[in-house]
Formats: sequence, C-alpha cells, structure tokens
Amino acid sequence: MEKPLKTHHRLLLTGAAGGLGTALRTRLQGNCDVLRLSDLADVGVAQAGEEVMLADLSNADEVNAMVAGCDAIVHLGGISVEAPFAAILQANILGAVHLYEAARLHGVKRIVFASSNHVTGFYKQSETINADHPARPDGFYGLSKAFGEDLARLYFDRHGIETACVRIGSSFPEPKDRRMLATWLSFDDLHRLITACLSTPVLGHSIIFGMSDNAVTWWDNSRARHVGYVPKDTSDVFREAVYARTSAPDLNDPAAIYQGGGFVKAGPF
Ligand code: NAI
Ligand code: 15L
Repeated sequence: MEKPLKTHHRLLLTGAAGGLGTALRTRLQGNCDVLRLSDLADVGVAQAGEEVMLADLSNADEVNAMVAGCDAIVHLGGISVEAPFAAILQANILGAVHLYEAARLHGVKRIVFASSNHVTGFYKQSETINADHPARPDGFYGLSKAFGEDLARLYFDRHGIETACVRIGSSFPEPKDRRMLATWLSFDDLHRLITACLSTPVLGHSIIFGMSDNAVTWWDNSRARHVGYVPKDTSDVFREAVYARTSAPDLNDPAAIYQGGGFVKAGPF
C-alpha cells in the first residue's frame, strides 16, 4: 500500500461497515491522525488511530454528533442499490441533507461524496460523456445521487464547502461481467482518487468518474484534471477471464444498451 499524503486530523468515514468502507478502513488510516468510523451497522472495535461513532443518517441529531470535531468527510453511507423510494428518501436524500447541514454547523470544509454512475445511467454504452453532460438517472437510487450532487453544489455556492462528487463505476475486487470491464474501479485506485480529492489545493465542486485506467471507457475525466487523480490499475488484465466465463450480451437488452446496465430495469416501478 502506498503511503498517502496526510491532510487531515480527524477524518469521518460514513458507511464504514459496507463493502467499500471495509476496503478503505485500513487504507485511509494514513490520510489522517484519527479515522472516525460510522455506520448504522456494527463496525467492530476501534483499532489504533480509529474511533467509532454509529449513527443513522436519517436522524439529524445523530448525524450532528457524528460530524462534530471532524475536519473532512468521506461519505459512503446510504442505500447502494435500487430500492423503494421511501427507503432511499430516508438514507440517501434526508441523510445527505443532514450531513451537509452538520458540516456547515461544524465548519467542515471538504467532503468526498460517493455518487454513482447511475446518475448518468441512461446514456448509451456507445456514448462518451463528461461532467458537463446533464444527469440521466436510471432509477430512484441514481436520482438520489443526482440530488446529492446538486446539494453539494448548493453548499459550495452558499457556504464554500468543497465536494468531490465521485461517480463510482463498479468498485469490487474484480470486474464481475463484461460491462464492468468499462466501469471497474480497483480499491487501490479508489483510495488514490479519494486521496487526490482530499489533498488537491483547490477542489471546488467537482464531478469525477470513479474508474481505473480501463481501455474501454464511457467517461471522460478531462474536466477534473485539477483533482490530480492518476489511476494505476486496469480492468484489462481481467478481460480474457471475464470473456471466458460470460456469454455475449443480447444487444437489444436495455441492460446492454445503457451505461447503467441492469439498474435501468431494476426496482419497484
Ligand atoms: P454498501 O451497501 O456495502 O455500504 C453502504 C453502507 O451504508 C452499509 O454499511 C450500510 O449499513 C450503510 N447505511 C445504509 N443506510 C444507512 C443509514 N440510514 N445510516 C447510516 N448508514 C447507513 O455499499 P458500498 O458498495 O460499500 O458503497 C459505498 C457507497 O459508494 C454507497 O454510497 C454507494 O452508493 C456508492 N457506490 C458504490 C459503488 C460500488 O461499486 N461499490 C458504485 C457506485 C457508488
Ligand atoms: C452502484 O452504484 C452500486 O452501488 C454497485 O453495487 C454497483 O452495482 C455499481 O453501481 C455498478 O454500476 O456496477
């Protein structure tokens, strides 16, 4: 693991019990003196350099206490797939509002927000888009991430809170299917990206696609050069194995037409 630049004293990691939270827990230790871990679910016992403060994002008081004393936030917490709107509303929409209000009240000036490629899931896999393309969410989940990005812009314009809206592609140990050859983000590159977002001198309100250096890509990160993210991993090393274990997609299937894959037809509506 590379030694990251230590930029903050106390860094809050929400969603610490989840897949990415678990992957980042040890990696982010070098970015700060104290890593505050939070989730709805149990995150286990605090190790050296860690502290634990559980909170439900839908509860404003708990979020307020969770944010107090932190210098920056990596916000991963929330529902991470398509789900009924009532649940998304609580965790992702109200949760984000509570987080930004708490950040304002406690003077937190920089946030890395785990947005998603599902903000733009209804662009075609034959298109290349950048941060200036309008949102085309592919479900309530993607819509909640689009809301989070706009909320972040509001808090930047009114209160100067800088946010990196990282539209994460597919961050797993390996790409699981052919689509993920385009969307894959390794855990180490995710950490490199977050480190870049935390340490770049001027972040502003930035939208950046969270992907590794994949040969096939639908996303152009040229609008986010100021963040200084340089991926070092690539899905290309998995290409042969992925092709061997998967069959060719039906090109009439919306999941193969649109960037959001199966999310474009998932969910309760
Ligand atoms: P995950 O579902 O494994 O983790 C999310 C965590 O948030 C869970 O531990 C859950 O307990 C917590 N959580 C849910 N509702 C909560 C609430 N009301 N209060 C407090 N905590 C709550 O998801 P994963 O894969 O770790 O993703 C992390 C973030 O990154 C999510 O925001 C997700 O939307 C985003 N993302 C992840 C991608 C991926 O490929 N893993 C792709 C795009 C975005
Ligand atoms: C996401 O936003 C999800 O959180 C994750 O579970 C993956 O499915 C990913 O997008 C994806 O598009 O592959």
